Amino acid sequence: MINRRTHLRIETLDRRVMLAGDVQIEIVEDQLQILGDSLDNRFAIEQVSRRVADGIRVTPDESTSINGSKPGLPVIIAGSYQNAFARLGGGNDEFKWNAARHRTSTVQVETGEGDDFVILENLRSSDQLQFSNISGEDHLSLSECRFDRGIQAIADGGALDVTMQNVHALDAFIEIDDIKGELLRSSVGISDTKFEGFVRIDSESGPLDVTVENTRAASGYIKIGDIKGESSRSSVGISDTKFEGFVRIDSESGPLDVTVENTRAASGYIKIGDIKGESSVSRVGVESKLDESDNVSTILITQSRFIGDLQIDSDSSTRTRLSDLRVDGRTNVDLGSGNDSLAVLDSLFAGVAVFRGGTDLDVRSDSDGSLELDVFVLGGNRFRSEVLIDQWEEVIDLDGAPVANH
Ligand SMILES: [Ca+2]
Ligand SMILES: [Ca+2]
Ligand SMILES: [Ca+2]
Repeated sequence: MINRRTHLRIETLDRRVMLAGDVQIEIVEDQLQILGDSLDNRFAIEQVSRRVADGIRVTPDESTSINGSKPGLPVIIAGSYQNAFARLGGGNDEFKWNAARHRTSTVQVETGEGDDFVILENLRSSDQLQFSNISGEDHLSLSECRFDRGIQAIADGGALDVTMQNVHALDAFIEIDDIKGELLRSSVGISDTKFEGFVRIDSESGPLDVTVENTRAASGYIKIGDIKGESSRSSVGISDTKFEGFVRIDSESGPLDVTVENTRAASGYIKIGDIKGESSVSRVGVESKLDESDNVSTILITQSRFIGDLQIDSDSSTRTRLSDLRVDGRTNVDLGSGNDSLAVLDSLFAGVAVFRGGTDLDVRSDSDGSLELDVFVLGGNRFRSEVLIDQWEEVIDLDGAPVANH
């Protein structure tokens, strides 16, 4: 998650020292108010002591002053507060807040223009975190935080990298809205986190990379909307995670690489829409085309279980590999148009399982061509399970298939 942007910031640091930005910070009634200016503001705040009324210590870097004092000079602001808001203004700001588990209510952060870094640690909020970016490539990092009423992070006109580690929240809504002009890549990395409700990640703009690890949520919905202009690859990786309800991954753009590993959900739905520009790809030589084309999406699901249904729909070329998978409900894999490949290994489908290659050239194989379709149905299952791969008009009647010991 630490990427090229970090390096860029270091390179440009020297130039920023010349401009001393100022931040106005005060505690008014029960509100901590932080107002940056249009320059770069780089500062950290922390509780002075365990006594809330002792207030906060603000430590700026040498390019930033607090309340008009000497740049680089730490300042203590006394008073207790419940709500907090920070408006960082223009410039490339860096705001780090270690709240030492001090309980707050609403926390609002507006980063403004520029490429901004916001790092929140040990925050305990009985309300919601509201984060917004209007332009630039921002980074929001949350660790050891709790938000009783959830997290809302909106980038309306900029990109956003979000990392959450060891966070507990009612729910999370991360939305990257339409970015005009250039395609900016956003990312969301969630680990060791618990959402009582949903986690929803929505990019209506540039490509998106999502990783979810060792996390629990009532439901998950990751959506990559229609991205104008050139096609750009997105990715979703989910591992060691449990969804009480559904997990849905939806791309109207593409291509998309999906991996789901050691994960459990009530139901799963993966949908990959039509990828523009694909029609120019030659359909000659299926195997090599599947390996070499930039437009092929991949769906890899392994060591996972869906208590209910699993549905996969793709309207573009997709390489799908399901292994060590168990689906208790109905399985419907519809690879649609595009040149697809399908591998199903050591998996158990307790309900009806239907696999369709759709139109164009499809292979029932892994990329190395060595695949065996290996499908089990539960003994005594009253459904008739079947595997349909349209390209070959092949129907495998599994009534007599072996009973798996999953
Ligand atoms: Ca600023
Ligand atoms: Ca800013
Ligand atoms: Ca910004």
